[in-house]
Amino acid sequence: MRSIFLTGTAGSGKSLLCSTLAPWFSDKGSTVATVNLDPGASNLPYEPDVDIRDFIDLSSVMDSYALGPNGALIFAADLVATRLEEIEQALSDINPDYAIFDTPGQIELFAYRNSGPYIVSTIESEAKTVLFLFDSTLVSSATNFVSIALLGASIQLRLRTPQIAVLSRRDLLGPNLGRVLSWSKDASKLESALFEESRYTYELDSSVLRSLVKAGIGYELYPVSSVTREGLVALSAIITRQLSRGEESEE
Ligand SMILES: Nc1nc2c(ncn2[C@@H]2O[C@H](COP(=O)(O)OP(=O)(O)O)[C@@H](O)[C@H]2O)c(=O)[nH]1
Ligand SMILES: [Mg+2]
Repeated sequence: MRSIFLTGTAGSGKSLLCSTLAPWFSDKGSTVATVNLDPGASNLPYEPDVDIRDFIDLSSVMDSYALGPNGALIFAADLVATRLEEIEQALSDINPDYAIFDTPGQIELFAYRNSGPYIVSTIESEAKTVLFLFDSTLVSSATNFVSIALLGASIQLRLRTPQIAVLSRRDLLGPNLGRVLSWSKDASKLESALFEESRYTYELDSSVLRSLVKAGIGYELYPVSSVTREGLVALSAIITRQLSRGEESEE
């Protein structure tokens, strides 16, 4: 089994991408299991094969510990790690080629508490990759682009797993798509845009950008839309390539 973890800010399109990628891989002849790791998920756009909500019930957490909705979400996120055995058992019953993990809407519940990094590092898998979604609607300015790239780098620090940067919901960018993609391919274009946008924040933005480039943090974006399905060919190709590289390095 090879594992794909979907991460990104709330509303960046993780769940819909999960529902799009799973049938994409199965149409190509692979077996796929979708895993919902969000105990607070409601109205998922797919029927998860493995569902943390079968093991953790948010309303019982609220009642048992007298917590409000936010406290319960945090507590439930911490409980996810205690259910790793059940998740692994359910996955081994399915024995898929790929497991696609949909993570909680709020990225901090997954990446910045201990459960998420624990699950990613511990789950039995031949190779792992993390998709980090740059939400198109959040990166229409150069400064915002850099701040999302910084978040992606921070999540890479937490999850310590190779990352693929995805420009999600690409159909919502309209004519700005080319500009955003040019920033992702050429840091000097991004730096010029930063300068034009705001001389006030340029110093900070450009130092962050240079540090990311120097650290070799790749943020070449794979633009994808779960609605128009544009970009799925290139995205699935890089996922497959990244995962087979991961297998080689673990041998
Ligand atoms: N236009 C468009 N909308 C999308 C796309 N992906 C997700 N959405 C919508 O964006 C919203 C948030 O998506 P969701 O998958 O729930 O995000 P999550 O919080 O990251 O899991 C939902 O209303 C989705 O229908 C896309 O590629 N294009
Ligand atoms: Mg979601």
